[in-house]
Amino acid sequence: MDRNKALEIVKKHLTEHRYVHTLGVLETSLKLAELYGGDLDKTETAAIFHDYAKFRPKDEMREIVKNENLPQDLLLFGSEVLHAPVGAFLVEKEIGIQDEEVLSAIYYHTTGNGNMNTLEKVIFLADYIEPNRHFPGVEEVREEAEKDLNKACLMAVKNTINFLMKQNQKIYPLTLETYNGLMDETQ
Ligand code: DGI
Ligand code: FE
Ligand code: FE
Ligand code: FE
Repeated sequence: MDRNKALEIVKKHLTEHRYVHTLGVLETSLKLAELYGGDLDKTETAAIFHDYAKFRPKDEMREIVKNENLPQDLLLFGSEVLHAPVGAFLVEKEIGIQDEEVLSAIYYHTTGNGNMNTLEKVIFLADYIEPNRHFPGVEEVREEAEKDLNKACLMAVKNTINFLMKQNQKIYPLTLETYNGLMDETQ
């Protein structure tokens, strides 16, 4: 899809702040894809639509999980885990995106998974380090992202797990699988 057309569509679904974040993810993910040999067209589409469902009402996202055969355990965790898999479902249904690699990168952008491909890693990491992100530890991950994609993703998921534990939040099993998979990949 044409970049400006895609941005015009997604802008309607996001707040200004989240749209600026999306532009940051787009810029950062394209840099990472160039550095690590990813498909630039797929990266662009996945980045633009990665947070497509971020502002859907929680009830609507839960209904989609129930009715569309998404993993039912998503309902047992913080609502933030819903927007990625629900987003992948909705961009296929509403936008007509059918590329399985793009849909998978959107699906796994919040949690990752235990055996991520390059596009999934690029979107997962760009979401974490894009220039508008300011949480503690992000600068170290940005520096590592220029050297080693796997190590940088591992740093990001470690920070996320630490953050969730400090906030007394449950950790979705895929997030732990991401940690374990990246531990193996960085040995
Ligand atoms: O949508 P963004 O804010 O751009 O970023 P994101 O899709 O990575 O979502 C971040 C949020 O997701 C943040 O509030 C932490 C939460 N999150 C990430 N992994 C898990 C999680 N929440 C729970 N409960 N469990 C997880 O494993
Ligand atoms: Fe997100
Ligand atoms: Fe993230
Ligand atoms: Fe995001």
